[in-house]
Parts: sequence; structure tokens; C-alpha cells
Amino acid sequence: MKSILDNRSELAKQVNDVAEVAGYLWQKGWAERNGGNITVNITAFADEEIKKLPAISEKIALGRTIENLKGCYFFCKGTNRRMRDLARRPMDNGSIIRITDDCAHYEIIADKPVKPTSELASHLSIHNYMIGKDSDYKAVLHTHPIDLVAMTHNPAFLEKDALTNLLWSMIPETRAFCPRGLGIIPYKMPSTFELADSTIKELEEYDVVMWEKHGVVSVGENIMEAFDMVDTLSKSAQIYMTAKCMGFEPAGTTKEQMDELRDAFNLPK
Ligand code: 2HA
Ligand code: ZN
Repeated sequence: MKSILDNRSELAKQVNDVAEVAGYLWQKGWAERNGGNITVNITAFADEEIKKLPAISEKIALGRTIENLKGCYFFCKGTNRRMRDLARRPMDNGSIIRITDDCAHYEIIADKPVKPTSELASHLSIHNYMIGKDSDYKAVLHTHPIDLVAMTHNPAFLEKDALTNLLWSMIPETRAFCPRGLGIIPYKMPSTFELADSTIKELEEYDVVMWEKHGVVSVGENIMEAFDMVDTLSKSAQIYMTAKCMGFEPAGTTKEQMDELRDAFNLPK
């Protein structure tokens, strides 16, 4: 079967990277059933031929006008589709959509009329925010990491920056590779604009945001970067948990040691 990816190696790489990450999410146990979603802004790869492609769905309302998205194209995981299936057959379990000129609707253009993720409101609102800031960030990842979600069931970890400081202190990598830390959003109904808006607010300060008792959202220049930050935070959570299972509270690196790292690597905060 013909695919929009044929003879478009750059676009194919974006989609293949999403498939690779989808496989990791499944292997890590972060993607039960249809859990989690991924969208990537692929507007930079939309050549003239793609721009002329007819819609293969009707126009579907976004639920609000999202002003910076005019003429943008996204690869989106399909709603109700499984990450493990996205990993093997990305264009059967995801699709490419175009935002219509009124910025209030989208239409699917390729390969198949697979309806995008239930968290499209959050994802597109985040892309809108990133475009508005002139950011290079193009990827949004939402996933359900067991260890990090478990930690949000402890009210003490919901205090601002409590988890950030704890996870940073478990291993220097986390301070270096997730330098803006982990934002926290109190529990909200999934798939709502309220959740989307709170997420955007937290992204002003953090690259990874935790939805209490649900999962994380991570943004980055590409899907690998977005994944790596969650993976790094999860590693810290595993170290914390392992120490607790061995019967002691981990000492953690000191504030001075973390600040030394910040200065050496020229990190924010
Ligand atoms: O797409 O994870 O939050 C399934 C979800 C919704
Ligand atoms: Zn979710």
C-alpha cells in the first residue's frame, strides 16, 4: 500500500522515531492498553504535494480556536490504539492531520482515517504554546510511568519541587538531563481543556509535568528527547524505591553537589 512516507526520508524518520519510542513505552510497562499518546509537529516536512493532499475525513472540531496552529501538520497516535501496535505499524495506528485555516478544526490527510488521541486538546494546546514562544520543541509525549505515578499518591511529594529535588538528588544524570525538573498538576479529569491549560502553565517552568495519579507530559525538540527526560526521572524514582526496599532512606546528593553540577553544566535554576 502507498504511504505518505514513501520517498520522504525525513518525515519517515520522525514517524519511525515515534514507533521506536512507542515500543520502549510498552516494554517499560508504561503503556497499558491504549494508555498514553504522542504527537509530533511535522509542519517542517509538509512539502507542496502534502499541502495539496485532500482530506480523508470530515472536518472535526477542536473544541476551541487554537490560534497559532493555522496550516500546521501533526503526526498523532490514534485514539484507543495501543502503543505496542503503534511500535510495529505506526501508519495503521496513527495518522497525519492538518489544522484548517479557521484554527478550530482538523482533518486527517494520511495514511488512513485513524482518529487522533483523546488527549488531542492538551497536545495541540501545548504545541500552540510552543509555536507561540518560537520554541524548537516539536514533540509532546504523554505516558504512565509506574514509579513516578506511584510517587504522586504521597501528598508530601505533591508540594512544589519536592519531587524535583528528591529525584535530582538520586543520581547526577537527572540534574543534568532534566534540568528544569518536574512540575506537578493536582488531579484533573483526563482529556479536558482545564487539564490542558494547567499543563501549559507548568510548562513555562518545567519540561516534564506530572498529572497527579495519572501520568507525565514531556516536551522536547524531538520524541527521543521527550522520552529521555521521563526515562531519566524514572531511573531516579527506581533508585529511590530500591533504597527504600533495602530498608533505608537514601541520603541523596547534597544541595552543594547539585549546585556544583548546575554551574559546571551551565544548567538553569
Ligand atoms: O490515551 O492516556 O490520558 C489514553 C490516555 C489518556
Ligand atoms: Zn493518560
